[in-house]
Amino acid sequence: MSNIVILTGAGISAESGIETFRAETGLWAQHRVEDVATPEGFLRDPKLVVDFYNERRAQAAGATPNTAHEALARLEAAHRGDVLVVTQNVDDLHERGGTKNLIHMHGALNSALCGACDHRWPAPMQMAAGDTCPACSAPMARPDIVWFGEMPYQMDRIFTALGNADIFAAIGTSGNVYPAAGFVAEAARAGAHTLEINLEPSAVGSQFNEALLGPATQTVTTWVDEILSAG
Ligand code: BJW
Repeated sequence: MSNIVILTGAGISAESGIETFRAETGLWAQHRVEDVATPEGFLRDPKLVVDFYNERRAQAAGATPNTAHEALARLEAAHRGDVLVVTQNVDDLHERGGTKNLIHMHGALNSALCGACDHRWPAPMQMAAGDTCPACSAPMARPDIVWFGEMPYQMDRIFTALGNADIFAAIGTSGNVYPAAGFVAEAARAGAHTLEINLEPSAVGSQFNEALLGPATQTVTTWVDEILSAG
């Protein structure tokens, strides 16, 4: 029985119509990272940041999971070992595609966080700068998103899973953002077989044992079918 840890990035949701970050016309070509994805940017101009995530929340709500999300859910349901999906994505396409054992390491669009007391609640479709926290009433609601310089979520659980992994696969991530880009090295140290699934080799592509290049809707389905047919 093998344990499988899967890291996903924006590329797995691209064929559902959700923009990636580092493509030529991606989100970082349209917005300055420092303005919309740092705590300092939020302090400077909360409305700009809240509006950026309101737009992304609406885009995600209008998207549907694709065959790659669904294939990972099928793998989780049918594989006899543990399957953990760690996503850097803030959309909810994995859960809507059926995945249950899931970590949103960079947060989630459908969650709001209080900057004063850390209380979390379901985000309304449109947040507003200065929204109050339902628990402590501080006017410090923010999108529950991990920005640059902040600690990604559930790192202890992720590193434990990487240490016990037999197979590690990274799907649709450019390998530019840490600590996620370091997971392949961590899994390899633990003796896992490592596989990259992407349109092209990522920034850390040379660290993987194997690559499967092509659109996620095709490659992920093929890979899952192979694992399930091998038993
Ligand atoms: C397809 C496809 C298709 C397209 N099929 N594929 C060590 C070294 C250097 C720097 C650091 C370091 N450690 C920490 C740092 C600082 C920083 C960092 O990494 N900076 C770098 C940019 C240099 N990291 C942090 O600050 C993180 N916090 C942290 O490290 O805390 C301390 C800590 C230390 C040690 C252990 C633990 C903690 C926080 C990072 C927060 C990232 N936040 C963002 C924005 C918020 C979320 C949001 O708004 O959505 O998260 S940045 C953005 O990048 C977003 C993404 O989740 C993340 C990754 O992007 P992703 O998913 O890879 O997307 P793209 O666009 O880059 O790539 C898409 C890929 O898909 C491409 O490869 C395409 O080819 C492919 N693709 N279509 C298959 N159809």
